[in-house]
Amino acid sequence: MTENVSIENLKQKALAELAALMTEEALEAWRVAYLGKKSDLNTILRGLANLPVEERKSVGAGANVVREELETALKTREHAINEESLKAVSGIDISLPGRPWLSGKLHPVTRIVNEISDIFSSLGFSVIEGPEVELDRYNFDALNIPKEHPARDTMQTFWVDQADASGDRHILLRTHTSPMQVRFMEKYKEPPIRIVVPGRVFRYEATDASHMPMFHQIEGLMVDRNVSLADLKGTLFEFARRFFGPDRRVRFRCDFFPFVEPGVEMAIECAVCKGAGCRLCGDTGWLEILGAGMVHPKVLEGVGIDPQTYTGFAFGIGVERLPMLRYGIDDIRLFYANDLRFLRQF
Ligand code: 2U9
Repeated sequence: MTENVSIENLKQKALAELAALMTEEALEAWRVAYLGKKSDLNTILRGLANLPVEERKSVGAGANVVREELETALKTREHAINEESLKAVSGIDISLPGRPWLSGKLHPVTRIVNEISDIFSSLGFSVIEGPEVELDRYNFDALNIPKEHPARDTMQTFWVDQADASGDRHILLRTHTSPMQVRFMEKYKEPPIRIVVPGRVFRYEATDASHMPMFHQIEGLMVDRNVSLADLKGTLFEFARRFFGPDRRVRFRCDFFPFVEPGVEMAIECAVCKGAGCRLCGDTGWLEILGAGMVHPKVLEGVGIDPQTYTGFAFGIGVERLPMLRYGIDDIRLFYANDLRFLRQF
């Protein structure tokens, strides 16, 4: 009983001293004093053999419990002193909760561009990019849109240079990605050619829910012997099947673009009304998703490819329209307002 009381006293004294210690050296001295070979606790434990059996059990158990308590208290104090000294030296409080690591992700339009590029790349098309600042020769003339052609009015242009002596300007922000296809044909000449060109394009237009002065296109071109409208349809059907799913019906209708002949427009069945007609599809049951056609012989001739030997098809997709249709977004401006509440949803 006396031994137990003195062990308890010993513990209280040791803990009180420990709480005031501030250095590693002081901790070591404390350890030697209270837990070392010559400590009172150790003396008690070593003297157990001389005690009567009943006392030996209770004193032994009590002393061991206290030893464990002192060892644990020592570790805790050691940890606290380390933290304190780190804070004092570095000014960093490592006990504060960590800051969450914000990881970025791709913009929804970039993700769609990548998704479309992947589909065409798996169909054998190479993905290439071109300059955003272009010459009117590549943006218009080479695409069968000469000066004064009315199609130039449908692609209001941001001109970059000053007018020359005859009042003409030649450097512009590309209004479509087609100039890169012209550059590619001009450089490589020898079909087969299978490329898609994604990128930003610019038009001098008022902004509204479906127009921005900058948007994205992905255009494709295939030129080889015996390429026909059937190849165009097969390729674009497969694209629509993979992008929109196998159940959506696809429709082709005639359209006009100066750089193709014949020209077509492709639409998919409206997902909301399944073709019955609703607000989204303007009661038609169809949503137009791209324009396409057989490359105009004049365009091939212009880059030195013989249109008697080779034919080709081309298509153009306005990229923003696709995520708008897929996610039900009704205003193109949301993509470019830099509002993270909107962007984080994708
Ligand atoms: C070359 C020859 C022909 C690309 C084509 C379209 C039809 C088309 C629009 C889709 C929505 C533009 O972004 S949009 O407003 N594009 O309808 N684009 S055929 O034809 C080419 C391209 C390059 C050398």
